[in-house]
Amino acid sequence: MAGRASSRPLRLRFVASFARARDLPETEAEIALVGRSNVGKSSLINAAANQRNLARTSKTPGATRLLNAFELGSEGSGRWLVDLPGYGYARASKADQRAGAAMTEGYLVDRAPLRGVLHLIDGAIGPTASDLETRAWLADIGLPVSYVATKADKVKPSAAARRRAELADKLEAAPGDVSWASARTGAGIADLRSRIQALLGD
Ligand SMILES: Nc1nc2c(ncn2[C@@H]2O[C@H](COP(=O)(O)OP(=O)(O)OP(=O)(O)O)[C@@H](O)[C@H]2O)c(=O)[nH]1
Ligand SMILES: [Mg+2]
Repeated sequence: MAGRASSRPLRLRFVASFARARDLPETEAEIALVGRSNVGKSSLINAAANQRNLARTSKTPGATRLLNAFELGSEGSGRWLVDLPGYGYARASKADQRAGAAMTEGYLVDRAPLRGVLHLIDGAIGPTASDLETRAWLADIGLPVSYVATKADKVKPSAAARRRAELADKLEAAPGDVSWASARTGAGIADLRSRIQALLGD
C-alpha cells in the first residue's frame, strides 16, 4: 500500500487525563492536537505510536472529553503530546460544549510549555466553518500552527490534487504547508512523526 509509514513508531506513553488545565504539572515542552470532534486526533496518536488503543477512539464524536497527556521518549522526559477534546460536536449539550471549549481554550491560552499546535482538518470535507473559526482564534492568540489533513484515504486519487489545493486555499495556507495523513493506510504517518519529534525537540 502506497505511503505506509516506514519510520520508527514514536515511543509514546499515556501519562494521565486532566479535567482542568490548571491541574497539569510542570513539563519541558508540549504540543497539542486540536480539531473537530471525530476528525481523527486520537487515531493519529495511535498511528504515530503504532499502538491500537493508546488513545481512545470512537465512531461516536465526543470520545475525548478530557486533556489526555502522552509522554514522548523515555519516562520522565517531560515532552508531552496532549490530545484535546474536539470542538463542533453539535449533539453535545450546550453546557458540555461550553465546558469543553473553556477547558481547551484555557489550556491553549495559558499553558507556558506549549510550543504549538497541530490543527487537524478532515481531508475529505474540511475545512468546516468551525475549523475556520478555530483557525482565526488560534491566529489571534499567536500560537504556531501546523495543519494536518486527516483521513487522506477517503479522497479519491483522481480528486486529490484539486482537494489539496481547495483545502489549503480555504485555510489561506500554501498547499505545501498542509501535511496529509491517513491513520488507516499509514500514508503521511512518517512525516507526522518527524514533525512531532522536531516540535518537541528530540
Ligand atoms: N477512513 C478513515 N477513518 C478514520 C481515520 N482516522 C480516524 N478515522 C475514523 O474516524 C472516527 C473518529 O476517530 P477518532 O480518532 O476517535 O477522532 P477524534 O478526533 O479523536 O474524536 P473526538 O475524541 O471525538 O474529538 C473513528 O471512527 C475512526 O475510525 C482515517 O485515517 N481514515
Ligand atoms: Mg479523541
